[in-house]
Amino acid sequence: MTRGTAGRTGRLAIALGLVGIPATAGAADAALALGDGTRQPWISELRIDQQGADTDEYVEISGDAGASLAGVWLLAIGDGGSDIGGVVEMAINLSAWSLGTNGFLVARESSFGTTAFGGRTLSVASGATDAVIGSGDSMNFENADNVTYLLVQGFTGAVGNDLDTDNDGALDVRPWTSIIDAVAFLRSGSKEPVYADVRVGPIDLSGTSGMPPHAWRTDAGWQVGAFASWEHDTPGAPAQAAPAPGAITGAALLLMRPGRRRRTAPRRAA
Ligand SMILES: [Ca+2]
Ligand SMILES: [Ca+2]
Ligand SMILES: [Ca+2]
Ligand SMILES: [Ca+2]
Repeated sequence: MTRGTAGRTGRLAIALGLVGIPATAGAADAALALGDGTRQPWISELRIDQQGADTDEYVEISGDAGASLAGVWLLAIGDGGSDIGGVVEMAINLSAWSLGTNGFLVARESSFGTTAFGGRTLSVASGATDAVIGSGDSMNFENADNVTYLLVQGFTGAVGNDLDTDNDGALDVRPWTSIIDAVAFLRSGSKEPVYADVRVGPIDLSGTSGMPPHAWRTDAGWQVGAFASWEHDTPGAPAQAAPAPGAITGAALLLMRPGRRRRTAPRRAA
């Protein structure tokens, strides 16, 4: 199993009704050293949903400054038609890009930056690579049910491929050379299997039906951001310090079960 499926810590976290709650293992777990001493990149922030049209979805990739992403793909694995799981919903080839001088890349659609909350629109931080993937639904981060995001090396499959033919939560087809990182976003009541030990959500936020609309990774774990605010969005820049407990609104429940592993975790990562 690659370091990237950072649930190797075996912790399960369930978060309810809290913005900024730690949910899973942290960024330090993602740093797998390659032969030349550079680290594998990792997924550090995802905005998959927002109030109104999802104009501003993005994914932030972190790693060593200037690191090449040759051979690296971002995949979304979820449902498709009547198939409840294992279907490649999205495959973005990041091979042409490198991380910016600050070690960040933001992949986003051309509509990114059009929606204002509290007078603020999003923009990619200086020093980060601004990777415009396309327009419309070129990047379509589904928020209707569970989705697993994988950062893989050497993807040879295609959108629509079914990688879990019996839908038991274990991948039967692995069209890549290795998994670099993996995180699953969970929605309340969704039965779709997921394929990562690191799981964020469900979370009870108004308007999201349990799906974390935004989350980012810190050394302390994944934190969940807001639905109708960019308060915690830092595309292309380090995360803010976690909110102080006194600054958090809403009820919270966090379960950490050291050593437990989920049955639906991938049997083998690569
Ligand atoms: Ca979305
Ligand atoms: Ca299977
Ligand atoms: Ca399937
Ligand atoms: Ca960030």
